[in-house]
Amino acid sequence: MLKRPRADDRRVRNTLWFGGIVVVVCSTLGVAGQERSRKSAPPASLIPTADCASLTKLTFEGNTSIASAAPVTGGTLAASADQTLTNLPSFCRVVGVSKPTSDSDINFEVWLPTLTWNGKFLSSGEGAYAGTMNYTRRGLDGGLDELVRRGYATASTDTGHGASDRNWAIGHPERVIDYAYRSKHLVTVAAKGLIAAYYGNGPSHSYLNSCSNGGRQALMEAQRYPDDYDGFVVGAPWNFQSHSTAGFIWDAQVLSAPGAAIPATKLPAINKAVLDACDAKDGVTDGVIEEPNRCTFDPSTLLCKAGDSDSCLTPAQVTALKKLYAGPSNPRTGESIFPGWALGGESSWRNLVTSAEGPNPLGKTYFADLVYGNTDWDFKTFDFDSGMALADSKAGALTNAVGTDFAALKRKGVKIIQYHGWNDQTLQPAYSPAYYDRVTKAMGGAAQTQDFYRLFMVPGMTHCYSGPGANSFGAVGQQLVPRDAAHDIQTALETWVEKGVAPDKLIATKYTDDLPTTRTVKFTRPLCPYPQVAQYTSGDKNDATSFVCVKPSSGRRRLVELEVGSRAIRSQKLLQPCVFSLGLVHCGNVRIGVLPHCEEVLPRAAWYRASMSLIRS
Ligand SMILES: [Ca+2]
Repeated sequence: MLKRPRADDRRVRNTLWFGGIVVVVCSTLGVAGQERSRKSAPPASLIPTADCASLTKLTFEGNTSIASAAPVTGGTLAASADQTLTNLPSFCRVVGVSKPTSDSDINFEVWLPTLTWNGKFLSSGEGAYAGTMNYTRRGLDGGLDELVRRGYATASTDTGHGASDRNWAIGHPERVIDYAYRSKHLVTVAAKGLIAAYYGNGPSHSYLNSCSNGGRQALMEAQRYPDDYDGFVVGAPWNFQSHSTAGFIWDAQVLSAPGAAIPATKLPAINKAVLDACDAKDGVTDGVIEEPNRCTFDPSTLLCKAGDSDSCLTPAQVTALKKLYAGPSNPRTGESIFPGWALGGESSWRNLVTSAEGPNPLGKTYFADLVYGNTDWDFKTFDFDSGMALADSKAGALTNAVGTDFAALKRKGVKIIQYHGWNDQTLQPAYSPAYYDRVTKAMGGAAQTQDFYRLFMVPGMTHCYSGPGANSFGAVGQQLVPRDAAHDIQTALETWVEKGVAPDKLIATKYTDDLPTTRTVKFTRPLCPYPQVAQYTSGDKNDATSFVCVKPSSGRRRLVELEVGSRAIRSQKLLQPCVFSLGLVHCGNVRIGVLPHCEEVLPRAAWYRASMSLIRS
């Protein structure tokens, strides 16, 4: 009797192969069998050829062994004390450990779909200082549960230490290396080996899609191990750890200065003032600033005029706010160490302003543990000149992934899609375009970069997900979206890698709230490949089709004329270089008007006061 293959691994053991025809000697349908009965039979190459339990015999690079391998059936898995995963397909759950050094203890899991494999490996990533498996995002995107539901073979690692181990780094230089880059590589090697052993052939393609520290892991893999993956989704990468964390120390020093602490109760007023200054300038008043790096807002406008209140700032707070936006700089040279926080995201700064009581745990751990090896280290003593040199040489050399030469990767056909929310309150978002600019320069220009590496800035999205902007597009922690190349960044990456079709834009979705159960779409917006930005054209402002991706004209400096109503006004003298961007005219730091409705925005005299050259798009 010829039957389709079963899901149950016990029965897969009984599978015999005759000239490519699968013969199974049993009849009882299990849960996965029911899964299978609803679909046509997968190609033989996607069906296990080995017993799940037999994978325990395997060993891999880095003194890697397999502790257990067992089928998970029935759709449910109690992955940890507080994480019971449901609605799972049947899969082979492999638990392994790598001990590349005597002090290493890298735990990992690899999940292999039994009869629903799509032929690909998609690794999750691990946020912050890791320490736990990325089992689930609780109904949202990017956990092992959702990845295996989608048919991928997938993997996660604690990167070599447990989250409860507060002293994993001090006195453990090898564990720092495991966290920095070694664990992800070793798990990747093991996962690909397990896939090959289980299915009889390796993955057709391997991908890594993650955010934050996971974004750092992706760029680290791309730079240190270019053979590991075919494509990366790099979210809000923490790839310049030594400088990003210096920013956290900067914030703590700034806000702990006498009188400088900014109460969270003042954040709404700050955010409102910023939005009043810049929200509408992108053509849509929606609480989101399309280009925060072009927003000109002076915190001094919030200075209290008659007594302190939540609607204004004291002089010391104004000074502090300016420094938060500016980011850390070297006190000796004045050189910027890292960007500050972007304009428009202040509503999400509740944790950030608690830096007045000391740096956030990410910054404290980095400098106290990884740089100084001293849990009593006092952030107030940090010197942004000599301290940075030590941070870069000691910890940064391991944890940073800021290389700019991707030539070998590009030759292999590997693609990278990076994204970063402009309202990011955890990792300073302006670093993503700054880094991308550096890569672009090193790779010989925009065309030579965009053919393998694209960056999509996400207006109004906070760290990795959430925020008032359109914030779901298939990345970790986001609400689930349609799995097509337009809406899902992972599918877009695969389409680029496997079919050669690059993403000219992505459509991000904002649901009415950020809960996983909410499926009501509030609005959609295009995300544009940097340096392009979305510009409203006409029609429904809640519909992505009402926007187009345009290239800002920054740097184009030309003398032209602007028609105000029917009257052409010509400047007599160019006092400042002016640029046209997004329907706005910028002269120096002055944002002057909106085309083609400038009459409605500013009285004519304002144009003359600006002594500007008049510009037509
Ligand atoms: Ca806006």
